[in-house]
Amino acid sequence: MLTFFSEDSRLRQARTELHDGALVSPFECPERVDLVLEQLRQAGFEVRAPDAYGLEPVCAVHDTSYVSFLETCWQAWQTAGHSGEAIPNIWPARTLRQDKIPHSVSGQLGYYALAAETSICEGTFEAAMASKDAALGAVEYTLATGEPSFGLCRPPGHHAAFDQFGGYCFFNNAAIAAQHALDAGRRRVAVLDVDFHHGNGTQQIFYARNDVLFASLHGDPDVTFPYYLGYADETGAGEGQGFNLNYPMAPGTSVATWMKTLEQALSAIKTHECELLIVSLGVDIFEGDPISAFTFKRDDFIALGKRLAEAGLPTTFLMEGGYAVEEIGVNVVNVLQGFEQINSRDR
Ligand code: OKP
Ligand code: ZN
Repeated sequence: MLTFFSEDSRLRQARTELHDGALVSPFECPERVDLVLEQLRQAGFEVRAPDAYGLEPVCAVHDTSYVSFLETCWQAWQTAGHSGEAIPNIWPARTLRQDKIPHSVSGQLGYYALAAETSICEGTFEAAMASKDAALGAVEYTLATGEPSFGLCRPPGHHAAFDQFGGYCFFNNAAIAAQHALDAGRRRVAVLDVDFHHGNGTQQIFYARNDVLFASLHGDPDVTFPYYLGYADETGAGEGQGFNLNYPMAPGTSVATWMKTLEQALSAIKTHECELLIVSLGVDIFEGDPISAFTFKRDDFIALGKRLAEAGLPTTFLMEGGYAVEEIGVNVVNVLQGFEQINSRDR
């Protein structure tokens, strides 16, 4: 399967993640792409550099002031004289004003952040640009040819909301790709999010719309990140009522239960007449993932890929989570190869 990847994805090399009350070396690191690229190469997949699409497709789903903040944050943080990486430590919490965007970079960090684990450092903006370019290259290829594609996006995107970063995400690659497909004339796009964590950003961006069906299988937010979104009763608003589907599952949920739940999501995707399937592909559902709690084994990813191919839609896979254990490359390629086995059989 043709893969799109930009080397500039490596430009973010953060030193710090706030984890368990300590600053640790980030789980979301450039080595992740090496593990995936190595397996793609072994599988004989072509890897292509995407075009540079600029900021227009980003601003189609994100707030322009938020985008400017991301572009200037690291410089402003350094100019303010801070020594570590930029990490928020105050938010417009429930008892404070929500309508002020402070001038200070420290105030802006809290305003534009939804979580504190994710630092902003040199190269973060450039890597986020590279990541969304991989998504756009992949989706454009699928739109032009009908063939499946894989955007090796890094950093990931599904936690990034209209004007907030967090959960390792800055630009919402899946949302940018979905909007791009709509702007190219597709009438409705499905975003299926199989990452262990709920795709709160994608949900928020499309919550009141019926041109994007968002369906997500994830760890129950009652006990896991992102905690404040992803419950089953969030079904969309206004015109978007019925176009948001959440399937939270308990930590430790079996693959059999997960696959049965996938049937519900795919059946909704079928009845809603979607013309393109974007898969937010987080392989952190793997049993060995260091920050997640589902139970997929290597071969289960093949079965997942096959089942997704049986949906019969033009499909673009976009990389989300899956952390630095050796198997993430194998797990990603297993999904893509499983997909291709069925996809080519049907031609
Ligand atoms: C990003 B993606 C571990 C706690 C979890 C953030 C998780 C972000 C996951 N330090 N904090 O959905 O894989
Ligand atoms: Zn995740």
